Amino acid sequence: MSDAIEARTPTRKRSSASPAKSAGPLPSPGAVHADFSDAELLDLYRALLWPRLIEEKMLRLLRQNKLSKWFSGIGQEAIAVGVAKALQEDDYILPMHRNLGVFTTRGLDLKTLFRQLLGKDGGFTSGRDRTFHFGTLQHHIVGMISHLGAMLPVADGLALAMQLRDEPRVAATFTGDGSTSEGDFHEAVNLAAVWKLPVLFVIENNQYGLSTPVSEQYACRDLADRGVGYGMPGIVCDGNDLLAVLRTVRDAAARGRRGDGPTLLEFKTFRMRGHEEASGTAYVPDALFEEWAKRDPVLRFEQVLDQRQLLPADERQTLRRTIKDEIDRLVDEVIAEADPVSTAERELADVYAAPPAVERPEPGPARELRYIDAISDGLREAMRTHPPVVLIGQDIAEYGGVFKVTDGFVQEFGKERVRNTPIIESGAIGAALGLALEGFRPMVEMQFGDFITCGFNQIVNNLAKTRYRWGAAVPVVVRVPSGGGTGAGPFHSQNVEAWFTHVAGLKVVAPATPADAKGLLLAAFDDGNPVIYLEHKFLYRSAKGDVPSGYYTVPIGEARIARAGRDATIVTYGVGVPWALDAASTLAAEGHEIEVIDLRSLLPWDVDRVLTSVRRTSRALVLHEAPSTGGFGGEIAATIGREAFEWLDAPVSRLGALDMPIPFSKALEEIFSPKARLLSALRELLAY
Ligand SMILES: Cc1ncc(C[n+]2csc(CCOP(=O)(O)OP(=O)(O)O)c2C)c(N)n1
Repeated sequence: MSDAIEARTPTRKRSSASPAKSAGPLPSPGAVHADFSDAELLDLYRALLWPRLIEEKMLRLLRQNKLSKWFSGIGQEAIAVGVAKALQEDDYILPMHRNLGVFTTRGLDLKTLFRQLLGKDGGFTSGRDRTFHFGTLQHHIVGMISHLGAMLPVADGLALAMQLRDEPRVAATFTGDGSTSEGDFHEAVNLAAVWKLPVLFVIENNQYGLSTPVSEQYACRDLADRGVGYGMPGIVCDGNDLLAVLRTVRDAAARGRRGDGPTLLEFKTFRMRGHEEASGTAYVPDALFEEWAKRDPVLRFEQVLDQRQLLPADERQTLRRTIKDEIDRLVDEVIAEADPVSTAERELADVYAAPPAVERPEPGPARELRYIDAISDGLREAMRTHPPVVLIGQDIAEYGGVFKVTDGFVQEFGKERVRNTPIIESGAIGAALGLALEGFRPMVEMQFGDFITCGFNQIVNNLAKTRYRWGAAVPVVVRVPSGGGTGAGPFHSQNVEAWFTHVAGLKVVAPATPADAKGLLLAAFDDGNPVIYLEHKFLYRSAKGDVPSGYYTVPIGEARIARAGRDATIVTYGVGVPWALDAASTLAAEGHEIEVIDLRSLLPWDVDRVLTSVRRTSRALVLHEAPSTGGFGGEIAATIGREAFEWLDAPVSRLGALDMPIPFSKALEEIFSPKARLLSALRELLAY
């Protein structure tokens, strides 16, 4: 029959071992289908055929070199189709690489879909990302990034948005069996259970993660067994039986809509082709293919049709022919279209969302605040002004955060908006992304900036790239208590800016004064893009200054002259600013006037203000607390060296910490820190 799985990758040595699980006895075909009308069955059959026939076309295109890559979902279609059919249109689905059936069943425009698959302009990413790596909020689909597991916490955020709005909707997020070992899986499942979120975790257990069989992926009997450990039902379902999938998903969705929380669904299925078409299947025993071919979901569904005497063989052929013709016609039209044409300007313009034009009342009179109190003040203002601001972090609710920035917030704003998380970073940032997609303005507090490493992927790959890839803005503020000077050792003292200033799509700010701490925080909430907000721990209680009351913002990307001078310019940020001001005072007594520029924003940074200053003073020293090599100062020094070369009387000087971890002992930290070397570096610069 034409549904038969096409010949698998041709040249392969057969594996005799059978480390994947056998399918077990074949259930009697379509034993229970009385609860479906004839019309429903026919509609489901058509829904099952579309992804199968599109995929057969894609495999042909691949062989003809007209398509670069394909991850086959042949044999697994009942899961994608079943999930999409069982849910309501406004429920979210987060599909993975084998889930073409989600897109066809949700009724996406096929021509746009084919443009996407073929990397053409007019696809969902217009050639910016491949295959199913896109979302379409109109269809309530949030697509994957390559990093496995990364979308699971995003589903939590989407579900949280629904829960906060009291809407009876759910989010279904797909994962392969292999990806259930990723940390994001555990963080997301646990968070959903703790917060009772309406999430369906859909595991497609197709027996292999690339070449590695399930016996080498996990040690429990069924992945669904993990449900009990997280505190949610874990259900095993035959993933090749469309009707069983439908019933199972409907039940789990009803549970979510009732407010009873998430469900872990494990659908047993089999990957009938290679991981992707180039990688072969030599490691899969023949017997497994033969066994699972008998359980092919289309074949199984046709047996149901037979039992109900629906759609005789010739009509099935006609239906297939009609669908195939339509696919051929649309694909041919798309193939004839030109490849994407763009310009550097157009591409760059789409990396960031344009800042929304917001009218804010004039800020009120200033009062003296400590840096840390200015952060709290800004955060409170954001909470009062923007109802969708939701705070997420460890110990931030009743406890008020380890630095007490959110002290008293639960009393004023309630626990729904000031949310303790379990000890997770990646999961929290991923959830924030989901909330942002649904119109919220989440802030995630890292307990210490150093722990941001555990959320790195969500920031640099998910938050940063979503806007460019498929156009969705993700306004998430990540607050990062950073920096040293407190004798806190290698894991509670780092300056992490250089890890993020390298990532287009993020904004990075680093206030040095209480006024800027408040102003940049509120600007971050207004911005509409992901912002990494670096708050310096040493400044928390040491920096004091006047801070305007009310809604006060400082534009992101504008540096300030912290002290005017004519003999040299120090370009710095964060704790470097008070160091530079001290050094400038000392040198003033010796007759040197040093200009100090406080960058305030690192991405983007104020190139003009820096160049204007350096062209006037002719000498520049770039200073930061982080180690020198690969530090952000290198970026500034390179720009000054190139753009102000003719004005310089001395080579640009760079001063950072020694290239070593930050030691615990204060005596050792002084050796590490550039602070004590600043005056001599400045004198050297002036004497050159
Ligand atoms: C974080 C991460 N590690 C590794 C990979 C490479 N990779 C892509 S798909 C895949 C196998 C995934 O297996 P599974 O989750 O079972 O899904 P399946 O492909 O079988 O549908 C691997 C290892 C990746 N994309 N992301």
